[in-house]
Amino acid sequence: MSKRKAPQESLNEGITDFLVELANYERNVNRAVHKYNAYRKAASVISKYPQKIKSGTEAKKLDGVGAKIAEKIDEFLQTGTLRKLDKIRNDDTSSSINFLTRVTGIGPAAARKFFDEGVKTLEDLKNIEHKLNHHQQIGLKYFEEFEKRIPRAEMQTMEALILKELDKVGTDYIGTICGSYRRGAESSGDIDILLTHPDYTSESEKQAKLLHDVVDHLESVGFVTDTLSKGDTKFMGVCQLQPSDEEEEEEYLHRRIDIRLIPKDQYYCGVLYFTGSDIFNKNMRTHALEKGFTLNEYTIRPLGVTGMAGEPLLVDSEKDIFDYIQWKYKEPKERSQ
Ligand code: DCT
Ligand code: MG
Repeated sequence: MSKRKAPQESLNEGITDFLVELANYERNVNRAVHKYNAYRKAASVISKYPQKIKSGTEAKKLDGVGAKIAEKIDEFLQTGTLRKLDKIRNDDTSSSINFLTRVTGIGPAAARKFFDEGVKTLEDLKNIEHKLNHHQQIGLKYFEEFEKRIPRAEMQTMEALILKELDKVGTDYIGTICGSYRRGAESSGDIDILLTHPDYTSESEKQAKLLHDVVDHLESVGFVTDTLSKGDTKFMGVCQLQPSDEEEEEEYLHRRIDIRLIPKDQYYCGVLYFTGSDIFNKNMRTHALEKGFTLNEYTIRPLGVTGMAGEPLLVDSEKDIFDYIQWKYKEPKERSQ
């Protein structure tokens, strides 16, 4: 999961930018996930609005914009700023904690803990490097590089390399680069790869080797450079492209990469979930519930009259999932919300 979302480009950029900033503040500093979600949802619906918003009342007609957000929009439109945001930006605690959470491996709780110990800046973190866990140390090492988003052209080069190397490990593997890349984004925060293999289903034994073989191979060709964590089904790490001969001047940056191994029968629920966006997933889950199904990253199951979930339904494509809940199929490009 990437930490920095692409800025929302829309007619209402000023509004969506301040909503995203408030969202991050609620998540990182107050650990208020519901408020975070509410601001993100409002930002998302406003970014899709085809007109320049002229008042809070106008915005309030949109699903996901309530009275409090409408009030803030009015203040922003009338004064050009938001007192709440000015206060947050000038507050030492908020700005320090917000900053610390930009390091991968430092979540809101760890950021608060470090702050309470007097750690506020990158310099401070470097001074207490021995107190950081391995994940956080790597986050610190590549801090500047991980802040930069990955251009689509570089994502395409990495996709080609990964699929080519995957085929060398075993021709039966199926791999999909999900996340914002699959939705057609011009840039991505990280690389989210899902893998499956016909030998591996939710009924079969765990097959960690299927994942480890791929990771070991990507390491051996010099693509994977660091490991943040490595489990039986999920690898989190760092990768870097080597420049080709024509590009000898160019140095690629280190990028965050997550690789997940998913049982074949759960693969398409996984692909759907990890393609996102997170807002699209929430909306789709809500729609599924209305139709009497519960949907998550593993399965879709019918809900009985008592509200108990039944056995997982057979899924052989993403479209199967849309069909079950009687939703028109949406291409990944159409799944930003
Ligand atoms: N996801 C989700 N809910 C979350 C986090 C993630 O449904 N709270 C899903 C949807 C997207 C996918 O996981 C990958 O997550 P990210 O990498 O954070 O999102 P992204 O859309 O790929 O954006 P980015 O370009 O910033 O990586
Ligand atoms: Mg991503």
